[in-house]
Amino acid sequence: MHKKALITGITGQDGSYLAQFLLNKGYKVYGTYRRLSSPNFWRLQYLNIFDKVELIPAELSDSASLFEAIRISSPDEIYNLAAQSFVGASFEQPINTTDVSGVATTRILEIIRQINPKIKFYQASTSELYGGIYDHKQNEEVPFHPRSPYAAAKLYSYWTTRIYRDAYGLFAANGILFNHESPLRGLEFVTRKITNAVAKIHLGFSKNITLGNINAQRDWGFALDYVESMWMILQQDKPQDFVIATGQMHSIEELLDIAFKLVNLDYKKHIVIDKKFFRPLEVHKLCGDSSKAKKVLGWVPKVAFKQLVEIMVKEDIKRWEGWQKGERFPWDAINYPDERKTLSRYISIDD
Ligand code: NAP
Ligand code: F7E
Repeated sequence: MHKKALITGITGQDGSYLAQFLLNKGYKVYGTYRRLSSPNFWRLQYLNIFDKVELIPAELSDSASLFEAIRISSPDEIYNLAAQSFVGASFEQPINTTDVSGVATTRILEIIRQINPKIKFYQASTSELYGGIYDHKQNEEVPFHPRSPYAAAKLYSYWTTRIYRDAYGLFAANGILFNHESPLRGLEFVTRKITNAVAKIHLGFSKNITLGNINAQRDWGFALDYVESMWMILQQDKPQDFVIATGQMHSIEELLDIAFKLVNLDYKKHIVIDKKFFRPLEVHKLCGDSSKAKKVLGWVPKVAFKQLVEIMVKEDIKRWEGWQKGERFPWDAINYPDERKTLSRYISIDD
């Protein structure tokens, strides 16, 4: 019997890589997507797995749709990756972020508790929980200090996951993941914003990049390495929380330097700083200590920072060169789904 997994947010960076990873492990993979005016399946198409996953419409603020997704898929494991995940936007939409990145986690846990407490639950927690204080590398024992509506919502999700584990004995675990990036990263995040700009400047489509606080420092890893840890966390005998990180911290200036040097340019000649991209509260430094994950899960990151930047710059250059030749960008894929592709209360898996 194939194991069944339900991924909320299968259309995002991590959701699509995790779907690919679980398909390779022999899982039957279900994923939730939300109704948008234009469909957003390009990452699944880019990885050639669109036809291999089952798609169920669900919206995090709508308990009924989450219930249907869990009922229809009847999963062994749920990976709760869906969220409003952009820290900057959480200052603009604090209430929505609180609801979908916070309260929705309790919606899902409550459905699990009521309909099948054997389902294992993974919560996408984040290094943003540590926020404002940096004394040393952050492990599972370091106190949290959220600095954005996003981080506060995720702190709520972190705790509700622990509460449902302790109160009801659910297998519910947090992966506290530090920043992880890839060519599938959204263009608004600083890594992709930079690698995409480098490609455009290199090919003559643009002259500059406009950024905010380039002194911020992060612990950046490769998303494909990180989705493996999510699966590992759910394969343990007992539910536990884990920090997942590379343990290496770099500034945005270092990222700029490496990315521009790959195309023989000096970033200082192409950068504009604009207050618009500064946040009302900044998280200055994050760097994780994932010794527990190494010891208990056997997880170690495989791709180092410089290699990650190179992978992303090369892929963005390839996409822009393709576009010059008349090819589509991956996100412009023709992807309007055949209605029969999606599962809902009207079209069930048994039909
Ligand atoms: P992402 O690319 O932004 O994907 C987020 C997913 O959530 C997308 O599928 C999105 O759907 C879906 N979503 C957003 N709002 C929704 C709503 N109201 N109802 C239903 N679905 C909704 O994020 P990611 O980088 O893959 O991250 C995955 C998870 O890990 C997130 O929870 C994030 O907060 C967390 N996290 C990320 C990092 C990181 O560095 N990447 C680190 C730590 C934790 P659409 O495609 O329709 O927008
Ligand atoms: O910002 C600074 C910005 O938006 C990184 C999410 O996946 O990781 C991500 O959150 C840093 C910040 O990621 C620009 O002020 C400067 O200090 O790429 P980011 P993030 O905020 O670290 C965590 C772990 C998550 O959980 C989140 O879901 O870069 N920065 N100038 C800028 N950032 C952006 N986006 N754009 C700029 O122009």
